[in-house]
Amino acid sequence: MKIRLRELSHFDKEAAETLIQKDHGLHPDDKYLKPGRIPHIWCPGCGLGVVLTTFIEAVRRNRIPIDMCSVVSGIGCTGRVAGYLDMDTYHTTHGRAIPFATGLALANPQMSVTVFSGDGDLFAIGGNHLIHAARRNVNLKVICVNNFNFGMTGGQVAPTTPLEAKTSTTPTGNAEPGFNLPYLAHAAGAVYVARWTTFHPRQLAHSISQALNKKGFTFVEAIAPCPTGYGRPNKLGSGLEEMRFYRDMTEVRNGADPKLAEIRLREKFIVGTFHDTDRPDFLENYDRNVVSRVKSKQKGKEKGKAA
Ligand SMILES: Cc1ncc(C[n+]2csc(CCOP(=O)(O)OP(=O)(O)O)c2C)c(N)n1
Ligand code: SF4
Repeated sequence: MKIRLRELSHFDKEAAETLIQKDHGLHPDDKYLKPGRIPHIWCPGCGLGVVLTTFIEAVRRNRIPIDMCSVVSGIGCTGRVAGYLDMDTYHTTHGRAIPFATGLALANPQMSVTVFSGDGDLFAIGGNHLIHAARRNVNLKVICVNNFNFGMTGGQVAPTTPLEAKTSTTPTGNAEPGFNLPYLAHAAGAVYVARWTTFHPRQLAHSISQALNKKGFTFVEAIAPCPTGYGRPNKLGSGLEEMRFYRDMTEVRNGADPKLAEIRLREKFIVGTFHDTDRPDFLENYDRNVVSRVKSKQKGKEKGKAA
């Protein structure tokens, strides 16, 4: 079987489909992807392909029509996910995926809006947006790929880099502790909080599927190997070896207090679905506290005029 997609110019979807049918047959995921964009830019061993596949699996399981599904990303290697998906996707500016997605979710509440971005994008430059969207309980599904560094720009330290871990900007070891993302998302108000690694693709697909099914702000952290930016300075080996490391260093603790989800360098950490609750989302609160009150005031005024 010959892979000839490399010869295609980007966005030549029709030609890509002809090639796929001729040389490969159709893969069940093809309708969710832009084949003309392949080959992707990700390094060998990168965990991003696994997370993308689990997202597609979750969309399929939930039978979300493609035209009701949108994905918003920021900048970074993770941000490229948006470009490979054949649905309404937006590759926004660095750190601004959440405000952009908030606009989409409020303008069309029927739409399933997923924010798919990196730990640097969502918790460094975009950190403020994330905590406020969680507090407001905007109906957004956030998938944060955590590879413990700024992958795309050369493996710099990120707010998730564990204390003592090496990166290109902390060659002797990071002097700051990293954020505990599930704890932060939970404290800010997320109604669903889970963490898995790419060694747990079934559990990850299940959590993303549950998150897509929920109303309100959901948060799924997907820990993924970045052999180029994080694996190399920390001597974690290839992408596969980094996955084995996560296999050995994780303990599944569904229902655990997210406070316990801290990650320290070369210490065991917990994965699982930590939090699943319901509370009124932003639009429900807005309708109840603003729209309906303004309407009843207007009605009162009209009655007064008529009398
Ligand atoms: C305003 C702004 N500042 C900085 C950058 C440079 N930049 C591009 S991607 C990136 C880091 C992305 O890291 P992360 O979100 O963790 O994604 P990864 O590449 O690791 O998947 C940075 C700092 C930018 N594009 N725009
Ligand atoms: S730099 Fe890291 S995150 Fe980016 S594609 Fe390479 S392995 Fe993946």
